[in-house]
Amino acid sequence: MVKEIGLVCSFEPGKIKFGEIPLFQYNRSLQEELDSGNISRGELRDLLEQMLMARSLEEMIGEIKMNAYQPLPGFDYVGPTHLSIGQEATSVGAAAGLHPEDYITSSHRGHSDAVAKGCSYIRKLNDKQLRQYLKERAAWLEAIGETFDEKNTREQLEEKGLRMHIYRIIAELFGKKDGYCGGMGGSMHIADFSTGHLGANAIVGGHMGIATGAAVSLRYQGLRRVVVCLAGDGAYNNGIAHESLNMAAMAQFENGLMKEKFGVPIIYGVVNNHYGMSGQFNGEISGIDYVARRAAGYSLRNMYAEVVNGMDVLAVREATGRAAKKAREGKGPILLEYITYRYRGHSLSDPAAYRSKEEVKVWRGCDPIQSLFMKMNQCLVKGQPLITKEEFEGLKQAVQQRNADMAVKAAKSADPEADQLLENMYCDTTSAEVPGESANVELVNSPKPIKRDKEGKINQRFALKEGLIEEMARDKRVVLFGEDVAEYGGAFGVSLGLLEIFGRDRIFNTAISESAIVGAGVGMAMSGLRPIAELMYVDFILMAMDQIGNQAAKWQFMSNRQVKMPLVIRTSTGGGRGYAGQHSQSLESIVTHMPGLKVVAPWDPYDAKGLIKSAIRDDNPVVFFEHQLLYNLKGVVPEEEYLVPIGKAKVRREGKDLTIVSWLHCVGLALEASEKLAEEGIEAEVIDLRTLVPWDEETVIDSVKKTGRCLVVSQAVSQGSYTGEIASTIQARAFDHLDGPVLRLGALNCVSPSSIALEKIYLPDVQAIIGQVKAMF
Ligand SMILES: Cc1ncc(C[n+]2csc(CCOP(=O)(O)OP(=O)(O)O)c2C)c(N)n1
Repeated sequence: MVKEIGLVCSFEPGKIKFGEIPLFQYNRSLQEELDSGNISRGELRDLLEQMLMARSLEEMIGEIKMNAYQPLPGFDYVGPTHLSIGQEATSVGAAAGLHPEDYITSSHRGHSDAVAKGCSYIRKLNDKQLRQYLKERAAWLEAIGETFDEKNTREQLEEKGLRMHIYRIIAELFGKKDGYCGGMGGSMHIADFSTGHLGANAIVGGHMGIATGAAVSLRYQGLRRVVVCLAGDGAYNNGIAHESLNMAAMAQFENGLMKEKFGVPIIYGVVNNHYGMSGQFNGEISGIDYVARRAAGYSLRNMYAEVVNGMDVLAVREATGRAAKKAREGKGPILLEYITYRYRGHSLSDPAAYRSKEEVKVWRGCDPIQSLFMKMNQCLVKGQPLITKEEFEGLKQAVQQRNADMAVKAAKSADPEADQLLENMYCDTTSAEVPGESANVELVNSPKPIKRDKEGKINQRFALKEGLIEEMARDKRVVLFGEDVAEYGGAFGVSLGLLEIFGRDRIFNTAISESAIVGAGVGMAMSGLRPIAELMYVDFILMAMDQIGNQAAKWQFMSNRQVKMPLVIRTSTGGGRGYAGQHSQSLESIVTHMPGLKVVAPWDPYDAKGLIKSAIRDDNPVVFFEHQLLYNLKGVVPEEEYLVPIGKAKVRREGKDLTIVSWLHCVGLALEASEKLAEEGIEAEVIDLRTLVPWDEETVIDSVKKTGRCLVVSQAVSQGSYTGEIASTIQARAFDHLDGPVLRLGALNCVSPSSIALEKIYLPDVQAIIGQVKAMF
């Protein structure tokens, strides 16, 4: 298919012009805000209270660490101490500018973001929603000695909600079962998906792809909701920041290539506190004054970037609210840079000796809490200040008391149970049933049946394509994206033709951004879709390892299974084509080493189709390997619906003398070798593992018990290979049945050469298998 947008050939001289980026434009007085109905006295009080709540929580952490927190003498807090004291206006103002159902993502320094998002959510629910919210959380209300009472006033209900919210945050920081993540995530990964907090992230910038994917997902689902991605100035220097901003700004979202012209509804919120850990953004580790400048590089309208006074909660609220409105109208992405300051170093172990006292003093002079108090105190309504000094002190004390009460309860509450450790790793569900609305799939064009040869065979490329088509036609939530997957059909043509069937909303090209591709997949999976992210070659997963290993693999666990992760990462793998060191690897051992992922590695077309379908329906993240030498392998593939279960091996050939365990391309080699060995009287049983995680130990162990010998073969270099995991398990479980050591065969421990002559020596082949087997007798 030819691209819809042709290129012009023009070398007309001229100049590229950048638009202006507004700086600190907010200048309304409180009186004006009140008079115009932009904010009420009650809302102002809430903003003040939330900033006090965040500060009180963090001061508590500081005091506990020094054993100076009176309500909890001697309490041992072992978690991180990334305090954001000074930055409260940014968290509270940003949450205040959103609707309750909007999302945020946050960073390692995210306590105040968590406080603010939850408080703002509770305060903004309508009566019915608030009652429902509390009813659904009866167990936690009980934990703090409260009950839901229909007769309670709105004020009482909100107070119960806030108490429970603070309790669950503190319980999470203390690693307790009642914490938002059941003690699995802690300070740096706190998340409450039910109130739109898609998680803090200890990997600086790690959540930016997730936020972007969540926003793409909201756009795709037509939900007029917004994501605010809160990340530090340091994070915005990381590669994932560039990839994410670029992905969100892709023209295809707005220029009519997709069904609706609608920009991705995300606000990139730069929490610019001027420091990474100690590296200073201005004058040291960047060449610019404001991060916002970079927005001009991503979109023709500077992403509607704006620099905001992040010490002024009203300025942040106003700018975020305005940006969110724009984003809801399809005018995203937007970048807001909140200029703020944290009074302390990176953590409590950082004395911040690199800052001058004067600098800290100047910033403390525009403290967000004090500033709002002063504004309210000086604003007279009917001759009375909006808040008196005494009322402010009273509010502070009430906040501290609530905090202390909840901290004491959290400290005494139960630890998570040990069985959670393994139970939280995977969920056991699949999308066996597609919910009504998602099953209502509109096709742009009907798919043409894939022709079989006389024996009913097709090659693996078509088997995979057929699996993808069936699943995309079955469930609207399934989307496929990656580099060159649309018109080109992916580097190996697997998705060729899918664009014509499903249109660009369901299958779209991305920039060359492996991290953001996987990260976006994680965000989509968290927010209602079932994405398939394609990485062209397995070698490129090294570009995306944070997103695969720290995000996709971990969010089910870290969130205490608040979310499922129905993400498939498809990637081609393997050597044998002379593509050399960076396009020929077998990197199974990298992803199999990461608990949280399932790993699938089929050999024949039948399994490839059945397993890709199962992978798409699985609610866990699946890394799906497709071997480059197998795309043209032919096999019988039924046209009627079938699935191949994940985690089940297949005995490809029965034998009594030894077991050969293998997967992907090496299964074929093992079968060929077995036929030759049979001529010499050695009957090998060949097991195609099909799934590497979880692998089918029972089938393998049963076979080894029968044969007494085992060889594990893969194309991966032997050093650190997954073959070792299998061999050691067999040795541990079937030692008494073995007539010799379990051996492994892989590629030589060197880099894959380009020379075909050398690659033949480097990779295991039929002869090598035969040789190794013979040596075992
Ligand atoms: C990818 C990664 N690199 C380094 C770190 C260590 N680290 C933790 S916080 C931090 C500074 C982050 O700076 P910024 O994004 O500006 O946020 P701030 O800490 O100032 O809130 C660093 C380097 C990390 N957690 N993740």
